[in-house]
Amino acid sequence: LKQRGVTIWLTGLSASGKSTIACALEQHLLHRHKFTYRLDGDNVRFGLNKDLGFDEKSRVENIRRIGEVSKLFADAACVTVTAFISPYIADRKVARELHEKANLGFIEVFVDAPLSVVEQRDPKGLYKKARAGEIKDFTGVSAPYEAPESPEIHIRTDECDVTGAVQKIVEYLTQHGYI
Ligand code: GGZ
Repeated sequence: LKQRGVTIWLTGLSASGKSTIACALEQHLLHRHKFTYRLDGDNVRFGLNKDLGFDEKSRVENIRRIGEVSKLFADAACVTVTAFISPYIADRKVARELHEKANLGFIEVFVDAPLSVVEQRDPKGLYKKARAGEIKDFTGVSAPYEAPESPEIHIRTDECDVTGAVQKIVEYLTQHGYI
């Protein structure tokens, strides 16, 4: 396998488009016969991390474990795509350093949409519930989101469609020799 291991770390608010982009990117890479795996809430929060909630301590632990797991996948020469809010700069930095120490690629992708836009989308009605106080510690409403200061890739999902987002990431991967 000639492929270099790399983690593509998507970060952004709930309903910003992380999962949609991660799925489309995974499909694109699979069609090109790349060794790819996607980590998201569905296969991590219901399994490995089912003991964790959404208070600050749990989120730190959630991201710590995902950082370690994604590093293992990258070490196996996988193009790993993670899709978690990962609200804290410090935790994303820990995940980055884990990769960089092991000489593995780490690409931070800010999946950026203004709160007003994601709140308008509200596909699962979670923002509405958070505003009503039915969900506590909800990111963007009653819990913080620390936007990346210098992500490798910045995608405005209110201005760019899924295909455009995938294209942007694929271009980066190609230019840097990951695929
Ligand atoms: C944020 C929450 C919360 C709270 C449940 N805050 O849009 P979704 O529904 O499908 O994705 C969100 C997901 C966030 O989990 P992460 O593991 O990505 O979060 S973190 O990285 O911060 O640990 C949302 C749902 O879980 N959800 N409660 N209080 N999102």
